Amino acid sequence: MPHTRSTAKARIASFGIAALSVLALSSCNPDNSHSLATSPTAPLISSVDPPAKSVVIDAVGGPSQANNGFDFNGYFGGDATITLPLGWQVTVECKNIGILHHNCAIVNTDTSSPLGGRIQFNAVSNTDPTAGLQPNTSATFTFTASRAGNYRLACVIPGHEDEGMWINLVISPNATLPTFSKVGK
Ligand SMILES: [Cu+2]
Repeated sequence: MPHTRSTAKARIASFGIAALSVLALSSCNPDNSHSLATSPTAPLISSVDPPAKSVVIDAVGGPSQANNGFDFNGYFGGDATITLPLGWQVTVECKNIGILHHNCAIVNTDTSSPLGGRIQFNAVSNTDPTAGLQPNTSATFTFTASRAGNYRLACVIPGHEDEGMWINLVISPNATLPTFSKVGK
């Protein structure tokens, strides 16, 4: 898969203080593997490359006890929102540091319990979405944010989204850069 982090880091220098704090919380090893921050408030947007229209999302499942580990980066139940510009390429680095199996997927906002939303853009970390990632494992997937609308970044293991393991993900034709907000949409 394409790995453009080094160029993204060079370009992100103009992206502002928030981006710099992101870099301070994450690092890349010489083998190109990525050390995710494990703080409950680790930033979800880890790098942005505006010329390439690509963004990397570091989704860390299960770091916080605030919702019994059913969270991403400390957020759950729609209490945070990622907004992405329409048409950008999105890489999701999904890491499970919880006790249970977890995964990452982009789903619609159909909240029919207990299975939750249906996977969109074929964007999911696991071939078998119901199996999930074992604790302390990770997987990466990429998709194009090709349809505007309101979605969720969720864990699609049955029952987990229903427990609150989701945040908002908005694809907007009006957004010029990816943004993160600690509030619901
Ligand atoms: Cu889960």
